[in-house]
Amino acid sequence: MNLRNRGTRAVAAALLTLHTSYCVNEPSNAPKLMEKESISSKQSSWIPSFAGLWGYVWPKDSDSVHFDKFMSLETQEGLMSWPSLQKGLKNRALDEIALRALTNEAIEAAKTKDIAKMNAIRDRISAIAYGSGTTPEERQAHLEKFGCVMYTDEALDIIASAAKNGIVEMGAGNGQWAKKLRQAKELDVLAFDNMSALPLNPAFFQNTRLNMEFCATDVMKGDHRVFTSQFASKLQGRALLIIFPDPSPMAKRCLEAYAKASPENDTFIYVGEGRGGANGDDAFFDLIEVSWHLETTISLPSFSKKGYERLFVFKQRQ
Ligand SMILES: *[C@@H]1O[C@H](CO)[C@@H](O)[C@H](O)[C@H]1NC(C)=O
Ligand SMILES: CC(=O)N[C@H]1CO[C@H](CO)[C@@H](O)[C@@H]1O
Repeated sequence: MNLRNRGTRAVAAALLTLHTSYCVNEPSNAPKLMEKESISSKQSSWIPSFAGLWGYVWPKDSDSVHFDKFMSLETQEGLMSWPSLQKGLKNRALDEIALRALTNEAIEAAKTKDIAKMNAIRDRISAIAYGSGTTPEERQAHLEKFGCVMYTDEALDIIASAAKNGIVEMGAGNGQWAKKLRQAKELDVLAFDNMSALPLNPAFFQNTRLNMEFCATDVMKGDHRVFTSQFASKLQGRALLIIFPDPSPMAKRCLEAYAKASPENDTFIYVGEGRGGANGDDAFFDLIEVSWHLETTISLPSFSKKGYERLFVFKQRQ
């Protein structure tokens, strides 16, 4: 197993046989993340003034400093290795060691058919991979609703203003983002997937309420070759969107083919982790840092703070 790439999740996915799927880096439980500590009426009188003060003295977080720097720099070398990701990848490596130890325990428990022990191990694995306090059912529900990464209103707004002439999405999976972008932003989205990893879960393709509500039913079969196919003329002027690509050469191939097919149309929207994380390969991040320039980026909520997904808008360099 490849330790460097998405190792923690791959090990966890292999072990969490109940709910395995192609993408196991699901978003976290939205309501939990959105909850803010309530401010009692007693506190509220002084909090606003302090908040105003902090606005002046509070240091910017290191990720913002990192990305601000690249927005004004010509070189983009190092862009896709940001501070919180690098720190997180170190923690992930430690998680992997713990998961490997648990793998051996799980194999032993399976041999002796010790169901209670197997369940206990499964819970410990889940806690390491996704954080404690979330159930497999919650993860599954969020996977169905959002796909591998959770969208936010802000993310949808940024995509809508970066992609006024529509979108071609590659590796769209079940098309949750595509569907949401059409519904919420009236964007024209053509979505493709090579279908090698679908279905994520056979239950997806039953006419469940979830499926009808969240998945696009018109994801077309296609890979990087669509940019030179009969579709090519329909793709002109669109922004390229890639969300949570796997670590195969897929993302790089699509980005390359898009740029080559239509030199004047130069907008790439990427959602995922950076170099060394769960998505893409080194060649993909090399290509971004050499041929593209950062326009906008925001962080996205992630499952139990164990993921480091961001949304990026890049412009092709002249
Ligand atoms: C299909 O795409 C996935 C990534 O989404 C990739 O891992 C796989 O190699 C591709 N399969 C083929 C046959 O190109
Ligand atoms: C070559 C190409 O696809 N050009 C298109 C780029 O996008 C503009 C709109 O922003 C279109 O008008 C061009 O046809």
